Amino acid sequence: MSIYVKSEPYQWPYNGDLRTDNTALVIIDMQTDFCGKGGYVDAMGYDISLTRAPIEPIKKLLTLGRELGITIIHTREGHRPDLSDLPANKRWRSRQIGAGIGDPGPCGKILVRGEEGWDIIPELYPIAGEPIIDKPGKGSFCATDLDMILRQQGIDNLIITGITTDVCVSTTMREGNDRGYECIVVSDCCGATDPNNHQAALNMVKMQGGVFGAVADSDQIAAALTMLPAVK
Ligand code: C5J
Repeated sequence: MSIYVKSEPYQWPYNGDLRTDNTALVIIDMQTDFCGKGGYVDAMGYDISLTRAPIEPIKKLLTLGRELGITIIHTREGHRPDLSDLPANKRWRSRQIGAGIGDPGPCGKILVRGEEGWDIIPELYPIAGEPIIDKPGKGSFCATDLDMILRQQGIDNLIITGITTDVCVSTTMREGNDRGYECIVVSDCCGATDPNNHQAALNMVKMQGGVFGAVADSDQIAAALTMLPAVK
């Protein structure tokens, strides 16, 4: 039986092959540094209510995904404590806006692995068995074992959520799409530091018949997922 999400610009997945064992929920960078007080985004002067907005909708899909037993993947952007994987230009740019990566802040060294601000927020914290992908860049496939993990699990479909829509979410969706994964981004489960960029990043997905995949909201995703039998 084919199951689709009511999404734009096409019903997703393209082939109707939505199953609990071939679909992963990917939650990108829901870290204090991106949505918590005193973190990186806050230090840059952006409004963290925009990056906190997806917390509750993600929690809803996370709970459903756990009940169904689908693969759940969490990612964290961050660098080694010795900063050996931090490109000099990335550090330089962050310092231009007053939030130098690797520099001390209220939540510890900004975007450094092991620091308080770098970790995933308690509301969405992974449970045992849910892989966490630690990535030095914006895309979740670059310099990580994400592709290896997904292929070993037989995953074809990626339900993509997290922050920020225009940076790490968008980059991951593009990388996943280029690797042949069938991707959907969940509009209310993402957020950006600028609402116009959030909307633009979603619009870009829908060009050319769905150039990177499709877009739906969390209710539309949940409606399709609840038609699936739970994994034993
Ligand atoms: C950014 C991210 N925006 N997680 N990172 O620098 O999107």
